[in-house]
Amino acid sequence: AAERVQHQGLRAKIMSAEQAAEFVQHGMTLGIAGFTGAGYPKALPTAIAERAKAAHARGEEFKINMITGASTAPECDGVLAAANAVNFRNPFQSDPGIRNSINAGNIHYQDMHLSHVEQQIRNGFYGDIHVTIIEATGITADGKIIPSMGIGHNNEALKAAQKIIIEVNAKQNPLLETMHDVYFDIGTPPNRQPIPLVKPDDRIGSPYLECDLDKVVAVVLTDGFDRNSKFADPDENSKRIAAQIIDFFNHEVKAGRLPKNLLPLQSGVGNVANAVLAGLLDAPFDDLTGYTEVLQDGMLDLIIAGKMKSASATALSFSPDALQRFNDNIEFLRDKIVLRPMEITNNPELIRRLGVIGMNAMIEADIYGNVNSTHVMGTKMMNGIGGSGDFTRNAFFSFFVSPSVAKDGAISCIVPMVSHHDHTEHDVMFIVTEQGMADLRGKSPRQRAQLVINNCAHPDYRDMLNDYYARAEKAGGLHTPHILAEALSWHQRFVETGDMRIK
Ligand code: 0RQ
Repeated sequence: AAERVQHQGLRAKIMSAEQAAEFVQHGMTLGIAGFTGAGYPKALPTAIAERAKAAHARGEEFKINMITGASTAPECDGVLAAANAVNFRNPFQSDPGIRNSINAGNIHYQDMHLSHVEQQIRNGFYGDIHVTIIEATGITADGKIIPSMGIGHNNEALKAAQKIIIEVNAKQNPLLETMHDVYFDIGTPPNRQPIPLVKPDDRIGSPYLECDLDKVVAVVLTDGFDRNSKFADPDENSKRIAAQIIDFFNHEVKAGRLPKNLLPLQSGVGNVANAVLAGLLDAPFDDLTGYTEVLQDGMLDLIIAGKMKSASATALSFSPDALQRFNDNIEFLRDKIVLRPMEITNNPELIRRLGVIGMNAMIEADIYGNVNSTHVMGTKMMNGIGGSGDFTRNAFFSFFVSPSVAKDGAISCIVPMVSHHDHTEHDVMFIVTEQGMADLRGKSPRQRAQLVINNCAHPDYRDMLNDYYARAEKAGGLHTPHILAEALSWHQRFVETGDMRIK
């Protein structure tokens, strides 16, 4: 694999992960690559975790602060959490180990809009970035870095770093070279210029990441797959949700309010979001485009099937089967997929300009259209807001999808008041469950409540919601009627009895 490091000076810096981990000390802030299980370092996290364990065994403190692109994997987030080696973590995670440590109060977690990460690194909001650790497919003779399956925040994490460690992963397909588009000229206010991207597949930058080569202290050779989580096959609920969204698109195209190839599609993480894209395979739309942060199996299959002509993303996050399809078809896919820094992919200016259709999954929505994407029962972190806020607020259409109930019906995903607010009533346009869709555009809170309860709630909870709403209308202000002492009682009942239904 050393031949993937063409630059002679960097080749001389090849060393083991254990040696490279010596550059990492207690208390440091690390920029760690990785975005939804793609492009994260495969070897350094374990080596850092071992250093932490050894330090703890000696009775010394060893914890780092880690800023990633988004979620990583068991061999990154997982091993560091297991070694109790993380003090602070942002901006998004989905690893059970990290999640449990966050919810146990052992890790300080900042859940944030992904579009903010790079500009906040650039402007020093996190203080010094002591070491940045990224993964690459290779390094060219002139020291340019060929990114791997995700770019995430690498561009800015490399620029801000005091020291840099590059893992070069021989498992990453060499044909990934030229699939990336790294835009360097975003600038700092008050001197920022418009970002010159006007179509989802425009290329406005360089296919390579660049850094100050003098800062590179180590190059580590690896040979490991990305996380490659498997998706559940779309179930009946997901198919019903997908069918309603597709019906709506059909209707809008017929009415002349949407182009025949729709508008650029964004799809969030998770099984339901992936199922919506799977539903588009059989829908009567061609020449689709994607503008999304994470490109999963569903979108890949649309491109391979010839239904989607191009897609822009910041990472490729595939199941093992989809990875195989990607590698088998990479010659065909190379000019159709473009991978960008998350600051560009999630950029509000671009999402608004392109008129993206945002489709994200949620934990729960309330009767007025506020959405909680992140917290279970208001207190426990699931994953994080990720890019859902960047897209929802700036989208042409913003959808939130979820089954109407969770945990075998013990939880209603439509509640009187959300137990945590991620997306406000001002941003959310459509709520879709397997029961139906609520089109909240141009409606007052009271008009919305009728639609959300009667179209989206599960029949087991509809009467309870109508009863709450009817009493709320007699309780106080009539703009957004609530009975404050009761608004979160459904959650409290679940915490106490394991069921939101009244026994
Ligand atoms: O838990 O696995 O223990 O059974 O949540 O739920 O229905 O499988 O849905 O996989 O689509 O994930 C919102 C978490 C949905 C995800 C969320 C429980 C449910 C199950 C998963 P189990 P499903 P999905 C782009 C945009 C935020 C980030 C985002 C997410 C588990 O989509 O993290 O959108 N989104 N990023 O049982 C308690 C409820 C529940 C509930 C579901 N009301 N209360 N538990 N669950 N509803 C990508 C990036 O930004 C990088």
